Amino acid sequence: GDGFYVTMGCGIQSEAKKLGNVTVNIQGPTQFDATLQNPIIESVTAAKPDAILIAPNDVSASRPPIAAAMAAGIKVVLVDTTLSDPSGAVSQISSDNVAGGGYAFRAIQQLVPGGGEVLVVNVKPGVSTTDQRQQGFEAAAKADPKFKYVGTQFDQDSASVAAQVTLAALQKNPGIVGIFAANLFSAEGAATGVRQAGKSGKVKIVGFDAEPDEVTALKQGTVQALIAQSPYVIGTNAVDQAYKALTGKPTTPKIGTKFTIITQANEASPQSQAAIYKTSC
Ligand code: T6T
Repeated sequence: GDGFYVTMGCGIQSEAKKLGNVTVNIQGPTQFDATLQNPIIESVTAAKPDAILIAPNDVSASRPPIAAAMAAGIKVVLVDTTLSDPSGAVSQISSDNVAGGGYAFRAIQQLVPGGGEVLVVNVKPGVSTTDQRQQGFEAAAKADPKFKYVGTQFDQDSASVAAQVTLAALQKNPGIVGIFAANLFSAEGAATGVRQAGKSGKVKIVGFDAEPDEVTALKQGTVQALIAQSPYVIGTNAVDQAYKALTGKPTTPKIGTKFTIITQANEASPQSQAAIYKTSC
């Protein structure tokens, strides 16, 4: 149900098909939660695949089952999220999430040059990617005296929780001028919360990711900018890295993938359209 991972899965399938002698099986928990993902990692490890491409749901709680997979001789490629201790992984492939948080703040600066209070709506602590986005955003916000960072509301990766916490934060802090929504469901929910507060277009939202519903909110003017990642490319790179590891070729420990910043002004461009996430392959 997460367009980011659906798109990554499409990249994985397509690269596997291209290589020819690779078969892929994709599994995931129903929620972004290490207690739900860990048993999947364990059962996948028991099935002894040659490689696992995985987005760990927690920087530390996901380490033990991943370490067990590596100890069993399975090549592990970390896609999107990573671990506090990624040692033993063939490669880590992701966006530069700290930089992405900084881009989000810069977008708010441009939208609200006079400054004001800014809020972050985020998933939960312990997710490497979204923690890093928040870090990049906070550092940039704190460096600009015109802006005041009023804190982060967590939504557990639920758009409905994100809507509730956004609405409550806007009621508590009527001076909020901008919101950084650090992932797909945070952005969808923040858009709903701002709409419910009757502040659509007045409170600016910069969201991560580019799922079709987020793009609709952008076109409608509830969201002002989207920082699209390259999940498809993360997927193709991940298959290539696993394949290299399995065929004794040199691998690349860290691979960074690009962002496309989508606004109403450039939404129709071929680059922006290509950056929109897929809901099926
Ligand atoms: O933002 C992506 C991903 O990069 C992050 O690690 C978790 O949330 C998403 O999947 C979007 O829902």
